Amino acid sequence: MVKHAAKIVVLGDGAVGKTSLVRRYVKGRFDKNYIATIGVNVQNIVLNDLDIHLNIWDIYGQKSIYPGKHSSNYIGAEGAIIVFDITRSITFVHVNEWIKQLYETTGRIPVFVLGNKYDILKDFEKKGNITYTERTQKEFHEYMLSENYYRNVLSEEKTFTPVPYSAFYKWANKKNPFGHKIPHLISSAKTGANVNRAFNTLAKQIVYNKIKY
Ligand SMILES: Nc1nc2c(ncn2[C@@H]2O[C@H](COP(=O)(O)OP(=O)(O)OP(=O)(O)O)[C@@H](O)[C@H]2O)c(=O)[nH]1
Ligand SMILES: [Mg+2]
Repeated sequence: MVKHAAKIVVLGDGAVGKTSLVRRYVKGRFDKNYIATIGVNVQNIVLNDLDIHLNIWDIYGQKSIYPGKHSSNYIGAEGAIIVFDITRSITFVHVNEWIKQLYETTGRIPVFVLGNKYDILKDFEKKGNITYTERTQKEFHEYMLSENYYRNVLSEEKTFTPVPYSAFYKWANKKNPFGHKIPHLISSAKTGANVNRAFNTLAKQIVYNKIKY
């Protein structure tokens, strides 16, 4: 028996990779097919070294499924992973809204923000031998369409503009509406990069908060 238990929620726009990140973390697998989450999918994992049982609530992101009805799922959460897709900057813009909505229910709890699908940008850079700067946005968009990424994924928001790491970094280091630094990483559910690190860091912070008093 482990000593602690905590609920964490995983939030962010539709198709950013929430379910894929949880699957990678809990089961160590990746699936390239997209099935939008309807409602909530709960997964459990026991971290013996941290003495905690995590109850991970993977929440739907598509606005068309119960518009604006997320808040009830946040009750009791002690930590959150907020995900955006670094190939679609609109999903990064929305991160502020996700955090604001979360804090309205939970108060300020530990959060960890992931810029997911890093592998796609890496492939793009490798193939084109260029970095994803402003000047390559059109090229990037065309690349995404030609590679057939998101063939069946998105009905809306089919514009691909990558989020520069510098913008993410600045935002996380206080240039955000919350006035504090936000733990963050770039990740890939496909390769597994930084997935364990993000969830484990959040879990550690939660345990720390529990034993602090
Ligand atoms: N290349 C790549 N594809 C990814 C990654 N993460 C997720 N995907 C793909 O993106 C699509 C959406 O992933 P999901 O994990 O279902 O997204 P979600 O955020 O749970 O979506 P909703 O449940 O609708 O909110 C799927 O086709 C995944 O295979 C990643 O890191 N790299
Ligand atoms: Mg999902």
